[in-house]
Amino acid sequence: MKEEILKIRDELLNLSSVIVLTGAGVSKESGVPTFRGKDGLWKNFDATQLATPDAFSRDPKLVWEWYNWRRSIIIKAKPNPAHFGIKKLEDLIPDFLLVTQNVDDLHRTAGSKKMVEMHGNIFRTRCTQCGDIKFEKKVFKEEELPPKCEKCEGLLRPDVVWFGEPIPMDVLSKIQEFSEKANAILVVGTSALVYPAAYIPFIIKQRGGKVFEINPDITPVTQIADISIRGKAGEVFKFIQNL
Ligand code: BV8
Ligand code: ZN
Repeated sequence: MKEEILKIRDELLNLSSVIVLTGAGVSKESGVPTFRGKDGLWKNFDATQLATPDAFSRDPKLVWEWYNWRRSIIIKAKPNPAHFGIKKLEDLIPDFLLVTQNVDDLHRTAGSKKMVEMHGNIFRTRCTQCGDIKFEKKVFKEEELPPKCEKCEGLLRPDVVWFGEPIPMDVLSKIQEFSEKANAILVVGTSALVYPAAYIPFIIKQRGGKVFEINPDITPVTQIADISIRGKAGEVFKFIQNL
């Protein structure tokens, strides 16, 4: 495995334009549960019951209890060597874009700047009435749920992308524009089951770009990867850090 890690590092550092795509696995070693793993979030909840607009209109309090519970876990989490290692890649590679599916804000806490949050951010709320957007790293009190807008008393929602909702156009166009020129993608900690994020590695491959993957399990990306490492993101980046 060590030679493969070195090979990925050397290849990435010799390439001019690189995308990194991350999923919940990159935050696992920070103590944030993934979605579909054995101890995943979806084990007790069914995604369709909670991360959808009609779930929210049916029972905003239930959906907010779930997001507020996740906020209480994430607010205690710290970035791990994978978050810092990806920030380091941003510093070393001239043309770089991090596309994260995660809503946990850990990449930003680790210093990543050249990034887009494809599925939003759990600490941002959006008013369903006046559209007001607010970022606040807090956990609501039980009695505050579902929270109301300070400006218009409208119902607030988590500013995340639910199933059946489109990815914001500005985010999509940034990803499309970068995917046209990227000569490699590093896919870290995603089951690659959610679209359109899961398309990105295939687009890079189709254009003749290199595909690298870090994941303890195999995924649909594994079969198209030039190098796929069966490893934990934090451990792999820690190894690279200590070189
Ligand atoms: C849309 C909300 C259209 C925020 C989430 C084809 C094309 C387009 C859409 C679709 C399509 N087919 C189906 C769809 C619909 C749907 C979809 O993809 N469904 C899937 C289930 C089949 N897609 C959508 O609805 C998207 N919207 O396409 O809209 C449209 C257009 C115009 C007008 C109207 C509509 C919206 C998708 C976003 C959904 N929102 N979450 C939140 O609550 O978090 S998805 C949810 O899954 C999370 O956001 C998460 O980011 C995402 C992906 O999961 P992963 O991050 O991969 O996590 P997972 O647990 O699955 O895997 C963890 C991995 O880590 C594992 O592989 C594990 O092995 C690994 N791991 C574990 N430990 C470690 C590790 N790796 C490294 N180190 C470790 N230590
Ligand atoms: Zn409002």
